[in-house]
Amino acid sequence: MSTSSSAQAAINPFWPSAEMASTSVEEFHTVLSSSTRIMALCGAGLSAASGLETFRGAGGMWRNYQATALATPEAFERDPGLVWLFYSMRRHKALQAKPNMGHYALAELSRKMPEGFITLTQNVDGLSQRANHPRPQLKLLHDSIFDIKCFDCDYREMNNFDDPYHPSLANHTPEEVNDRLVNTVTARAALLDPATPPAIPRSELPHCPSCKDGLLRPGVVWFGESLPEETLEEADDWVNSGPIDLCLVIGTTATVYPAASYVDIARSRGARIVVINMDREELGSAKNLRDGDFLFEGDASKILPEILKPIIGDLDEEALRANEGGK
Ligand code: BV8
Ligand code: ZN
Repeated sequence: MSTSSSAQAAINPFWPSAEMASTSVEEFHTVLSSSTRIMALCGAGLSAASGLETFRGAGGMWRNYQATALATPEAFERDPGLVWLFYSMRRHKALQAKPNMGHYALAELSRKMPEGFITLTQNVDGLSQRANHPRPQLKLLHDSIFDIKCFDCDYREMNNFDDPYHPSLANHTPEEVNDRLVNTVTARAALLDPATPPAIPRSELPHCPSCKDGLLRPGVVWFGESLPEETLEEADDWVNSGPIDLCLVIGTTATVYPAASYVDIARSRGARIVVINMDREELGSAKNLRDGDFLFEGDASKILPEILKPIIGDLDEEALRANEGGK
């Protein structure tokens, strides 16, 4: 007999659920003002207000195709052209997009708390960087869609913003890519059926300038691949260097690991969990909210400037946009 979290909360007040969390901005401001160490875990919802689709959440891009099916080394081995078309489409959209006030609010909080704030992001879209988020306090858990690396050797190129990245990806309109992705992946067998003609002949795809044979691939972390060691070490050093007062869980379903595990890690270091999400239902590892936690339901680009105001003040959107960071 499954009972909804609110009913559970009604029955057993100690049952952790969204209902237990405060939604009061005033209360949050009081807690914020006495906080010295804050971390943020960000997901696709942070960039939603910039026009980038999320994965599985509301308006999720990958509702049509199996996200995990495309973001894996296996998919790249089977049809590298198809995977490249997918990432080329996302590179194009990310380059067209602009950071929103959510990105700028976190960047300003970093400047105001150089030792006391860190952002861990699952996003590969580069928007936090373009909002001039101080780099030492920004950890790219899944790297960047603008990095390119070799599938075979350890060749790596950072921050390549060519659009398209390679001529072979040029004459494929977003619509055509969309159709091919939907049709191909929904016909899952097709993706796994070597008989299906590759989206782009392997010979035409970008090859590694170092080992020559290897295919170049998007420099993101795919499912089944471990996260960048150095980045994890830096994140863990900060997390383990003292108690944590607040963990902001921003626009994420917190279901992909090890990124999602940072919510419990922060909790274990004394943090209150502060969820900022358009929809309170799918909160993954952040679903067990307790007394003392906070839940702000709505658009991160609106909520973050407001709840962080006691520290970051009023943001001057025009000035921030005029000074938008290099890619
Ligand atoms: C690994 C880069 C070692 C590529 C990505 C433990 C338990 C279970 C499974 C595992 C486990 N440990 C490892 C696994 C396997 C796997 C995993 O977690 N699988 C899941 C699916 C269960 N993890 C891995 O494979 C990781 N590697 O563990 O390596 C290893 C190696 C071998 C074997 C074992 C271990 C690597 C994972 C990284 C994969 N790469 N991205 C790319 O982007 O293409 S993950 C990708 O998906 C994103 O980066 C992100 O992490 C995730 C999407 O989640 P969200 O960002 O949260 O987006 P989503 O759409 O889901 O949610 C959006 C939210 O925003 C919603 O809640 C919505 O309501 C909200 N929202 C919408 N609009 C707004 C908003 N909120 C506020 N304002 C708005 N306007
Ligand atoms: Zn190579």
